[in-house]
Amino acid sequence: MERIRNLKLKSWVAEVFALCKPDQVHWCDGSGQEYDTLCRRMVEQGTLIKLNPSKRPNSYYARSTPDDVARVEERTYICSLRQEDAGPTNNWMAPKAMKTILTGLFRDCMMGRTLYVVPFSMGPLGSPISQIGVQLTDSPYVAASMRIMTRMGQAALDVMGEEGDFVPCLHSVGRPLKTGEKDVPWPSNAESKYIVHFPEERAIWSFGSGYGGNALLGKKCFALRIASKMGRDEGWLAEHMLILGVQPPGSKEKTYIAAAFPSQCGKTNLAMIVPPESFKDWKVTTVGDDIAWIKPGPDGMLHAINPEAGFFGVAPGTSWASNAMAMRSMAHDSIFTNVALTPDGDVWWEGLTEIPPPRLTDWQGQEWTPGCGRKAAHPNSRFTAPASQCPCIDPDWENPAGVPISAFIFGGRRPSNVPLVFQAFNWIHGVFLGATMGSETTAAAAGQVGVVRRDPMAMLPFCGYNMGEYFAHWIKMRKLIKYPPKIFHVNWFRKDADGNFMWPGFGENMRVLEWIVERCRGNSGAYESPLGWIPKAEDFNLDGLAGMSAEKFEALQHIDIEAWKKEVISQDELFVKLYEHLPKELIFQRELLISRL
Ligand code: O2Y
Ligand code: MN
Repeated sequence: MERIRNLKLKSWVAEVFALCKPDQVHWCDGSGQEYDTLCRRMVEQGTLIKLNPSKRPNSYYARSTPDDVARVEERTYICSLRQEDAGPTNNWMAPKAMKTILTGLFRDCMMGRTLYVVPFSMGPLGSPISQIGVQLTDSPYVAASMRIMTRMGQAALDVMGEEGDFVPCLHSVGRPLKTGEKDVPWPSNAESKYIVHFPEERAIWSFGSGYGGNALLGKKCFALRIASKMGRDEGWLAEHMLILGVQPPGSKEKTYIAAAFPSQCGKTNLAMIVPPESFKDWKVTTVGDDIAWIKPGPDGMLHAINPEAGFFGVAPGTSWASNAMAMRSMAHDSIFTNVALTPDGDVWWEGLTEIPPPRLTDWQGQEWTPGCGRKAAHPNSRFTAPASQCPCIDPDWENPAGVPISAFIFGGRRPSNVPLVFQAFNWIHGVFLGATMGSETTAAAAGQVGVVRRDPMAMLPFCGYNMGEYFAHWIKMRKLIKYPPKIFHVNWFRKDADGNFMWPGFGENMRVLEWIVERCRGNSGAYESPLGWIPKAEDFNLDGLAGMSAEKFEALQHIDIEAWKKEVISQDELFVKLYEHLPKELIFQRELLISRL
């Protein structure tokens, strides 16, 4: 600890040490040797299983407890000084009252455990867009995962220096050990979980969970909830967006696009889209698959970085057919959580292969055979893989200046009403499209077919302040940029009257990207519709697309005026909820849409 020069860090670690009473402190340097030691100890302890090195070199497998498998939104709080600043879409408690509860929970909570000090940079080391955080955690699984998901260790401490600031992220699994007590493979606290953000103080406290977004605090807690508040105060955006680059054949220029989709809409797949045979000369590169930090650059454009260094992707449904790039990213040096284990020591999940292996061990450690009636992998099981291992990672993904963004895409799962693609008339109209976006529930949610859940900009669970103020911030951002990105809306999921998807999706989404890129470059046509600029069949590349005629494309793009009048009414619910802070510009946009309809 003597070698730690940052006084704020030194005294915070001492304070947490006194409160949580760990047996020892380990300052993470982020080295490969340290990672190997952490993993080896977790194997000895039963937290990790080492996968077969000839199948999955240097990779590990973890199983959580059944009560700790996903983000816990109902236990997630934004503790701003005033409730109004958290807004009606966030859980809130006064910071003082919450600190009293948390201090009680954290007291002695690390007894019998090691406290890991995990310094990390969100974003490329030293980039003016990046931020430094330090996570104090009693979970070696979290420390090892943070090495994949962030730039972690000594390099981050060096950026921080003696005086540099950082976001303190305190985490405990909430399961102290009595003297001589044997640890469990996945310690967590089944009774008490709190994921708490103090936006004014820029601090995070997380208790009771060791899983994903609850525990890897650089991700949703810092890079979205705290960073969205920083962005609002400082004039930038922290968004739930993938970032990709598209380079048409013969063009020297790459067009970068950032896109927001709610979960279950194929964000990681789009981020790593493999152009189909008909687009074989097009290049698509990935900058990020989940989060974008976006700042006005000196050239008048918005520039984006991916604050993360790894992918924490949903395993089920990921396969060589759906996402070959993700498969190659996780081929080695990865951690898998809550997937199934094959008899030869590799991983499996639903959708990985058409025919499941004859025998597996499932995510709860039970024997599993096809047709046994249970899922082998948990539906929210994950792979944690370094982004640097993605074969289509963009050469500029670590450029400290970020990449210039030409287009934003908002999208959702909308089986009816919403065309494949259209473009906002202008920035404020684009903000309105993002603010009203939503996804329809499918037959999987019993009794709820066709219900639209609004998830503005896919940020509903991740905005660290009042959502109405968030819309106002988006509107204000226009004043800070000379060349605003064009804004688009897409829907891959429209169905016909017989319930069949009208668009093939997957690699063919390249055609939509082509129209968007050429729109940004002033090369593709569109006509004015009540919803925005929309391509007709002649404006869109349908060459060689099996089963798609101009008529079918027109049906895919059809705007049913009566249905849209109902849509506008259904958009009202969230606007009413946010009314007190809703910018008047969005109310005007709604009026304009009604008058166009
Ligand atoms: O369930 C979790 O803890 C993970 S949530 C997650 C992980 C990666 C990317 N996105 C998400 C999300 O919920 O949007
Ligand atoms: Mn996400």
